[in-house]
Amino acid sequence: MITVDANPFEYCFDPASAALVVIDMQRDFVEPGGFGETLGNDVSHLQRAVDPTKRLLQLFRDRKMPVIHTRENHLSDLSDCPLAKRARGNPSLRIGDEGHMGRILIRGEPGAEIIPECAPIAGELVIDKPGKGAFYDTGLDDVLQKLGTRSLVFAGVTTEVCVQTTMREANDRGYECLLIEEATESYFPAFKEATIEMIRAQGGIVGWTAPLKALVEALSTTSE
Ligand code: C5J
Repeated sequence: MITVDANPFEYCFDPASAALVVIDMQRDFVEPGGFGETLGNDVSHLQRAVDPTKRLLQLFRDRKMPVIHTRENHLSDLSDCPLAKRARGNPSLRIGDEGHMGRILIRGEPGAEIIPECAPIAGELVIDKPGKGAFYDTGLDDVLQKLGTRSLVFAGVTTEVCVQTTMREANDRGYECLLIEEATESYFPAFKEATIEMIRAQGGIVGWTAPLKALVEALSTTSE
């Protein structure tokens, strides 16, 4: 077992039954000109998570530990996009409309792809999800059961939306969840801080959080 100096207390896991889940590091959320920006957000906040997520990916890849990426997207006919989601708010462009990087959040369009810095490599699983949570209407739970996964390390965007939703879904399904603090960001820094506190409040009601350094140090006790 590996012990990470985490909050609210130590996070213990067996690397043989752990996986990294990188949530929605997609061009439409992270890059200027994407969907996130058309919703009025300052995407520079999300870019702070890119380098730490790259380092976290390398940590898992060096140890041949499973890596799973998620992408929030929809079928081109929008049959998996509820009207309540598409119609929400008053954006200049909606899901499925033609944007600066192809049709917004449509599977296969350039904007829906993962940013090159965090792109999946051969052998890594990519889960396409129509909702905020990565367990809703996907085969993620089955995949994790087949891998024998018990512990999930999380990164990605945005902290309070798709990351938090997926962590709550995972927690309800019995997975032990650790969020790496620098490898997640929100368009709203205060929401990121609040989410980190919510996750680890009440004795880790959703899971644990830790700085990347704590995981690096813990894993340095194992061979690559
Ligand atoms: C959002 C996400 N913010 N990946 N998606 O709608 O958090």
